[in-house]
Amino acid sequence: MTRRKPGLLTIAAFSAVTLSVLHAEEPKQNYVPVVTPNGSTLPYTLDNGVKVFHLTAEPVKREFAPGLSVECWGYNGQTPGPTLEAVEGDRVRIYVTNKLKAPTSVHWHGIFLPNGMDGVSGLTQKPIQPGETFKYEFTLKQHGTFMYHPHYDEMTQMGMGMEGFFIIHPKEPHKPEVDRDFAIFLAEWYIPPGGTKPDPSVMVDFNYFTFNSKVFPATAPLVAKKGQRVRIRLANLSMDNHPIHLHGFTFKITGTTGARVPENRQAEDDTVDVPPGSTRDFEFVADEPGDWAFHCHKTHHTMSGMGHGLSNVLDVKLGDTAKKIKTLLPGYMEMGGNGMGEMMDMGGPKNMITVGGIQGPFGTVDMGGMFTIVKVRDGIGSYEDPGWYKHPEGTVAGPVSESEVPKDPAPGEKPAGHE
Ligand SMILES: [Cu+2]
Repeated sequence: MTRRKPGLLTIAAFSAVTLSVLHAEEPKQNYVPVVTPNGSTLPYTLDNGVKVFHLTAEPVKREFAPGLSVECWGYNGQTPGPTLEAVEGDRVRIYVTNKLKAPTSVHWHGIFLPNGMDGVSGLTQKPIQPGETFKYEFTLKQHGTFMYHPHYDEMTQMGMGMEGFFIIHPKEPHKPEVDRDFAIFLAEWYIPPGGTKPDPSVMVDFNYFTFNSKVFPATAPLVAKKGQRVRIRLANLSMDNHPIHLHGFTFKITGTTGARVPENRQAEDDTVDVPPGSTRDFEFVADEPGDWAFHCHKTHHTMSGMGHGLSNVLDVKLGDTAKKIKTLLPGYMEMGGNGMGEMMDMGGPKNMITVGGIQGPFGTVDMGGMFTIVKVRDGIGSYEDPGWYKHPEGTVAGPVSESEVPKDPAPGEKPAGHE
């Protein structure tokens, strides 16, 4: 077994044990390792310069948030599966062991490879039967943000959580180089109230929306130091597009599943739409400290435990209607007469979390689902969650006395400054 270091001609022989330790400790990679919040990166070993990975398809239990434990399918105990990271030009060998009760296969989404390595059951390979291990091997000819997922009973297996990132770094990092690099998989689920298994046959009415199979407030914050250049990679294999919005900054969309976007075509925006079957990368400079919301802008996708098909009761006096319905439909939750923002403390059925909500520094943050916080800080020594942002005095919106409120112009009166 040998380890070829980028830019070095020396080839040294090590035992497998030494190698794995070396890999774990070796900081001299030519790239900033990707952080998969609430997830992990798959370690590899080296065999004559080939990066060797091992994925195990299996049932996994995933706590979407405290109070909601879900029986999913995934890889190596996780959904999304661990992130695979390699460099353009690398040869990779990936063993896939099937510990599911159903056959499966793995498709390397977006990656150039020989047809027989493409992982489409029936078309380019036999399905991997329960108990079998298949070997995939190919050389990476491009760089970017790619995915892996089954191509056997696709609706069920992806709907149960089988998906993961396959990130290929360029031989030389793009300039300017990023300091932080995050990867977030977008997914949506229907988990029957009180149930523990996602229903993959559902096509429209999902009730949980996740970043890396977590709903806010269980989604890990993305922590950066003030002034750092941050890349966020998003991937989507769900049934819907997700317009993902970042507060406080504009970013440049620097990558799609296809390729790196040339610099003169990198659109500037603060929302990036991620269609099903694709990935998007964007980069920005985190030059303004604070707790910046980062979420899907489909408002239903920042909710958890939603019931659909209910009447809109905004501004309606509800009385004890909900109580009456609950005798017929246990677990029914009405939309409040003032919307749903006040429902956070209401109880619900077992293994179900409702709407969302967490006590923030100013009260309840009434969002769940596809929501997390980009925490930008000055002078932090680590990337541990730094807690809530402490706003400098005089920089937080707040109530004023009535006398301070400017008078609105009377109807027909010309606003000041207009002739
Ligand atoms: Cu969404």
